[in-house]
Formats: sequence, C-alpha cells, structure tokens
Amino acid sequence: TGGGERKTTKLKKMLNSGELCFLMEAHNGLTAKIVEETGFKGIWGSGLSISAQHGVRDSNELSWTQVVDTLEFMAENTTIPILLDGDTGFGNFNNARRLAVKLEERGVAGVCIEDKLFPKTNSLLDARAQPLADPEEFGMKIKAMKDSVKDKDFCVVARVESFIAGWGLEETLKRAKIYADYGADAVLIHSKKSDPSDIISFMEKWDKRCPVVIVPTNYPTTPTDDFRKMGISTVIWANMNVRASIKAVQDCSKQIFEEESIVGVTPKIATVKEIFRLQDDNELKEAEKVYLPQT
Ligand code: SPV
Ligand code: MG
Repeated sequence: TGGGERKTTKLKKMLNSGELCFLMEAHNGLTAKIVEETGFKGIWGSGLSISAQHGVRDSNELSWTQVVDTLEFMAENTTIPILLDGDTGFGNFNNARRLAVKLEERGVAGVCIEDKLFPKTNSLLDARAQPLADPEEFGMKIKAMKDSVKDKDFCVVARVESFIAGWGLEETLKRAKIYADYGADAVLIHSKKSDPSDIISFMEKWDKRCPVVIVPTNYPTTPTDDFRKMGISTVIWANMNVRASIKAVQDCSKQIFEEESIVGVTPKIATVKEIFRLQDDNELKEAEKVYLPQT
C-alpha cells in the first residue's frame, strides 16, 4: 500500500485483500508505535487492553471520550490503520454514530462493534451472561455509523457474539448476514472454545458476502495456515502486548524491590535512549534549531 493512501482505505483493502492479514493489539501511543515498527500492517485497539492499562475493567468503565482520547495518541504515533474495539458502541445507534464520527476525525481507520448490550462484559470471562442485542436494531446501528462518516472507506466491523453467548451456528449465520446486508465491512466471528470448531462450521456455511475476522486467543494452537485455507480475512492477536507488559512490569518491580538496586534489571530493560528514540526526540532537536533563537 502506498504511503499517501488514507488509513481507512488501507484497512478496507486489508479486509478485502483475499490474503490472510493480521491486526496486532496495542493500547496506547507507545505500544501502537512499537507494533508498527515491528512490521505489522494494522493495529487492534483492544478494549480489554485499553481498560486494563488504565487499571479498570472491560465493562465500559472508561467513558467513550476517554477511549477516543487514547486512540488519538495511538493514531498520531502511527501510519498504519487502527481498528478500534468499540464494544457495543456505547449506547444505541445515536451514540455509536457519534463515536464513529469522532474516531474518523481523530484518524482512526475503523471501529468494530459487538452485538451485546451496554454495559458489556468481556467475552472470555467464564460463565458470565452475555445478553445479545436485537439483530435488526444492531444492523441499523451499523448502517447509522456508515451513513454518518464522511469517508466511505471508514470501516465498521460487526462482531457477532452468538457463539460466545451460547447460541449455535444458525443464529450466528443469521446475524452475520443481517449485519453484512446493513453495510458492515466485515464480520468478526468470536468464539471462546479451545478449538476452532465454531469458526470451521461458520466458514463452511458462510456465503462470503463480506470478509471474516477472528480472534484466536482461546484456540492459539490452530496453525495460522488453517485460517488461511479456510478463507479468513484477518486474524486479531488481541491482548498479547498488554499481557507482555504486565509480566515485564511485575518482574522488573519485583527484582528492584528485592534487590534494593536497579543494577540487576538494567541490562534486561529498554535504555533511556530508546525511550527518547520512540518519542522522536530528534525531531524536536531539529525544530529547535529552526524555531528558537540561536545564541
Ligand atoms: C478485546 O481485545 O478487547 C476483545 C477481544 O474484545 S476479547 O477480549 O477476546 O473479547
Ligand atoms: Mg473487547
């Protein structure tokens, strides 16, 4: 994809490329930048991770403007597209379309909304009731979001939670079709089984009216090539970086606490220079030469 191409267009093309693509989780400006530097072509703005990095639950405890503010830092630090996990859209069609418009203004390429009820709970929480939205109303919510954004490549991904909520293939297919017909750019079929049987059964029956996105957190041993062969569009690696951060911070804090010294951890962590590099401090140094009086 060309450098001048809009992020929305990049995401739209990624979803429709016919090749398996990947979205890597990030949860703030710094992690978003690192994900891009690694080589990923897109970012998943994970609701779970963004909540967790603020120390709150994935139950819509952050206000939607707090989420949008976080996304602004992520977008300004990157040139690759971000798909935000927009949960249920923070209310009905009206709240959801306002979210879409504000995300578009801040340079976010798309948003995924799930067919649950506000306030949602995380799909991977054990034995938690996951009440679903009325599918027609949810489809109309997607249409409202697509109708409201200026850039028609701004992607709205419809996340189908019927497998998560204990419904079967028939309900999932029915919902996915409705959402695609209301204009969803892709459907995300979520499953918390430890094997990919939900996804396999869906892909066997899906008439490919729009691309399919998956989140294999609970079935990580399925070879990625299997997803490719099934015709999956995009795999989301959903929460790996927040988990990496948690472990790294726990280990670092513990070692310094126990050793009452920073000598032991220093070789294992990023240098201060690396922080400055990621913050693009060089740019400021150059700008100061131009915009500050030189004495
Ligand atoms: C997230 O990353 O916030 C997701 C994926 O929604 S999951 O946590 O698997 O539901
Ligand atoms: Mg989420």
